[in-house]
Amino acid sequence: DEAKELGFETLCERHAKVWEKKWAETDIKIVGDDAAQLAIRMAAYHLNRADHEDDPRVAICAKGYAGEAYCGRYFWDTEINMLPFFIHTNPKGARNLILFRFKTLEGAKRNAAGYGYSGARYAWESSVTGEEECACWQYADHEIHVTADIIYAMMHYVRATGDYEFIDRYGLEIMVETARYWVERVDRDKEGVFHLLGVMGPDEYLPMTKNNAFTNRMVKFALTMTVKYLEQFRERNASGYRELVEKTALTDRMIEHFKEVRDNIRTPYDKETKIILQSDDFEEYADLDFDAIWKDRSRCFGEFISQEKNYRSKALKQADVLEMMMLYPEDFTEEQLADNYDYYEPITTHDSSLSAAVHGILAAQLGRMDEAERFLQKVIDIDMSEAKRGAEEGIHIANCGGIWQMIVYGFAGLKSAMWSDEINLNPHLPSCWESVEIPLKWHGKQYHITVNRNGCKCVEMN
Ligand code: IFM
Repeated sequence: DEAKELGFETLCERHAKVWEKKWAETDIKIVGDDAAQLAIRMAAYHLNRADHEDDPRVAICAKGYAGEAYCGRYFWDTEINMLPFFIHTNPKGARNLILFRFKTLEGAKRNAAGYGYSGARYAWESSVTGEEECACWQYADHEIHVTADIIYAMMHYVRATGDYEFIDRYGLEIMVETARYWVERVDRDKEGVFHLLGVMGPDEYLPMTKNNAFTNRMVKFALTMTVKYLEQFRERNASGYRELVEKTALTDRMIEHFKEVRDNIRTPYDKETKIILQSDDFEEYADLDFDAIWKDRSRCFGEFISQEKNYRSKALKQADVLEMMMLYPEDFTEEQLADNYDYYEPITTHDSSLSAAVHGILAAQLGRMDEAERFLQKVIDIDMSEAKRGAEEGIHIANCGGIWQMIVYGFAGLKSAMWSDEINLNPHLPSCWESVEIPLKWHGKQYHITVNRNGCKCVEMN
């Protein structure tokens, strides 16, 4: 009725104004590469239209509400693949996406209880209530990293925007409940080391591994942040802390337990490790002759191998150790990154649409531009190749976030706000790009970044 009253012309005008603002805040301009230009506009369009920045009852489902595959469910795609776009173009939208996880905390608690644990365990495929909807046991039972990824994403949002109040109001409760789950999910050995057994990491072709490096690193991070912000909150806001204790039944003993697991969870690498094993048992899986099996590389590797054989072989569906190296760059040297890239990329099938962008970003950061351009083509093709018909069942919206990340973190070389207080650029442009212009929000201010063959410029806008 309201719309009818306003009339078509007024509604159309309002609509145009909203989009004008959205484009001003998100439009990346590339000179020299029309295909990449079209791809980033396609990606920004879908990310903007799929997001409902005022309604925390919904996040963005894996197909960007553009198709029925995955039945409208929410994955880690939101936190890791899409969120950086919103953090730097529409912080309100980013905040809302994380708020969705707060609103669904009760569902996450029911998931934990269903598995016999205390606390909260976020669903691998979340419904709007937070409950697990994934029909396949491998993912539902074992792909547990999403629960810690949410803490990573919240910290990324907070570090990039300065909205630390979000942690006090919503984050601490999520942190306490998820930490409570983690300290029960780990297994302690005789030496006092905590292990995560029976885990599927981001690589979904190995369903039940021992100490997936990515997952363990995420959990260590989540527990570190939980303890840090609980201690700070207790110091700063005694009455708020008492309320939190009351609401969550948090005890000092529990915090000690969080600390114990934080300090003793197995993290199977240090700065000296050459090849970081995806999991403790990774070497035991069989080596494959990819050329003999994968007869047509324009199709998914998974179509050429039985699941039974795939699950006992060294064939990655997507970035796993490399995903971790991208998210925790401070943990590794450039040499380690190069060594692990050379080890894992040849055995990675990129059957998941989340894989190509990660490899493209890292290849660009390593200055391997032929490789980065190969992955740029791959990310463009995921939804835009007419031959592949990839968008038939909906947009791969995580890859839309991936295209943005590839340009911003890969080609413009922006250091993640998670690890840098300042805008720090180290560009490596594809050979045909003359320039790229990026609007970017950082700590509440609007910046305009220009990268060209002569270097880069970052201007604060009024
Ligand atoms: O979340 C992803 C997962 O990493 C790979 N399979 C598809 C999911 C939804 O995009």
